[in-house]
Parts: sequence; C-alpha cells; structure tokens
Amino acid sequence: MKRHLISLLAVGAVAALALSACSSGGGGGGTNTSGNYKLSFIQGVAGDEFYISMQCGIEAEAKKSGATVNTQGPAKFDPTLQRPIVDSVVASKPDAILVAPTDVSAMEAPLKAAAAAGIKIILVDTTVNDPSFAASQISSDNKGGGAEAFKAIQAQKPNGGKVLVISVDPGISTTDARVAGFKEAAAADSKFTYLGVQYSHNDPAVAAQLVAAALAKDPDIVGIFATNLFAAEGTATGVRQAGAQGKLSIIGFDAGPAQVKQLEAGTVQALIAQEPATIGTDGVQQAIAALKGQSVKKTIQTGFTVITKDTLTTTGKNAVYKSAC
Ligand code: T6T
Repeated sequence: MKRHLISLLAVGAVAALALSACSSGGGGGGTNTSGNYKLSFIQGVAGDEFYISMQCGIEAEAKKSGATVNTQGPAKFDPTLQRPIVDSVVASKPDAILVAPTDVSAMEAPLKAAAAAGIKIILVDTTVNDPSFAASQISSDNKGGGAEAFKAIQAQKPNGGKVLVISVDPGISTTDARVAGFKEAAAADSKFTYLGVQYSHNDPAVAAQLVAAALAKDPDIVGIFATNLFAAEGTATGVRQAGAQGKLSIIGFDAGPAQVKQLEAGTVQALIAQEPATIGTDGVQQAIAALKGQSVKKTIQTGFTVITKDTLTTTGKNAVYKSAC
C-alpha cells in the first residue's frame, strides 16, 4: 500500500483530447492487436482539477505506448448526465474505458454492459457496488483520508467540541468512504460530538448555505470536514460569510488552486491532497496490461498528502492539482 502521510498540521469544459498517434484500433472485443490502443477517459465531472490532473497522468502514460485518449465528462457530477456519455463512448468502440462512476448503483449496469461487449473497464477514483466486471480499480485510501481529516481537527482543537461533515451526495463511493472514516474516528474520541453529514450536491453555493445555517444553529462548532474540492470551496465561503473565520478548523479533501488560496488566506487549515495523476498513470498501465493479456492488479490504492499552510511550499508543493496539463 502506497501511502504518503505527512502528518503536519499546516498542510491540493471538457477537453476532448487526441494524442499524436492515430489509433488503428478496432476497439471493443480485443480486436486491436496493433498496440496503438484507443482509450477513453470518462471523468466524474468536467472542469474539476482532480480529474484534469488525472487526465494529465493518463495522457502522459498513454503517449509512451502510442495509445490515444479521448476524454469526456458530464457538466455535473450526476449519473443521469454521465450515463449517455458512457453509452456514446461504448458505441465508439474503444479498447478500454477508464471511468469514475458518479454513483455506486446507477452506473453499474451500463459499465457492466460495456465490459460484456469486450471493452476493458478500469475504474478510476470511484467504484460501483459490484465492480467484478472491471479489469482493475484504482483509488485513494478514502476511508483513511477521512480519519486523517478528523486527526487534523483533533490536533487543532484538542479540547474537542462539535464537528460537522459537508459532503457531495450519498451513493458516491469515495466521499461516502471519507465520511465513514471521519465518523468512525470521531466516535472514538468522547471529547467530540459528531453532528452528522449534510450534502451539497457538488455545488459550492449550496455548501456555503449549509454551513451558514449550521453555524447559525450551532455557533460552537469547532471543526468542519469538507469531503471534496467543491464542498471545501463552499464551506470556506460559508464560514467567512458567517463571520466565523479563525474560530473553527476547516479540513478539505483535495487540493485545487482555489483550495490552496483558501489555505494561504487561513480560511482553511488543512487539505488532503490525493494523487490523481498517479491514479491516471496506473489506470493506463492496467488497461494496457489487460489488453495485452498480461497480469493485471485488481485493485490499487494510491496515497495522499496532508498539506498545511506551513508545508505548502515544501512537502505539499507537488501535491497541488493542475488546472491544465
Ligand atoms: O474528490 C475528488 C474525487 O475523488 C471524488 O470522487 C469527487 O470529487 C473530486 O473530484 C473533487 O471534486
């Protein structure tokens, strides 16, 4: 298990992309023996720096073997928008699809059908309830990351108090696991009271409203864990709007440029940066191994780095996500 935990308290449009080589691949069904594989990457949502950074890793790795990559993502993190993209990608018969399913239930059947049609499916970041059809799955230690977020609050607020989680939507494997890890860790410390989780639908404005309302009800909240990039962005805004900046700890999952600014400004106290480019690199390697009939790792867990203001220019520097490759 690769895990880079740096426990420091101060702690990371869609592009349709075709790389140079043209695939001669026939796609789906293992008909492509040329090695110039045709890969598709379906993001959880377009324009999210986490998936952009993953795309960068995917493209760089694909280029090494002359594979081509087509990247698409829905405008929202929503299975009703992602499903038609999966259907159209499947119709284009790629050799393999790297995909971050937006829901553990809704995305299972279309991806299973794609695998049954002979397309190698690699689950990157998120997963589904029964991922047995997938050649490989690569993701962060999301539960461990949630527990780490609680540790960061614990270190900043040693006297304990009320803690809240702002997540995305139920049914997303990654953020649900982060919530579970945080909740479990919080339950083990009797000084803390877990107020539960509220869902922002991946909309920073909704997250900000939820946080402002929660602070109006419980002004003594000592810590908020925001489980992804957009939840963190909105949480920081909500705390600022409620005039509570500096009174409580905000720990955000992910490290996009906006989160880094909030860390620098002192609105957010720690970020848990994943390794999206590595997830992408590993995903391409596993896809190509599967296509070549070589041995494939069924699951790969990638690491994360806890970044604080103090470590932003040192250990956290390379962990920040990219807005473009
Ligand atoms: O946190 C990442 C990703 O891991 C999660 O599945 C969805 O949200 C992000 O893309 C960040 O916005």
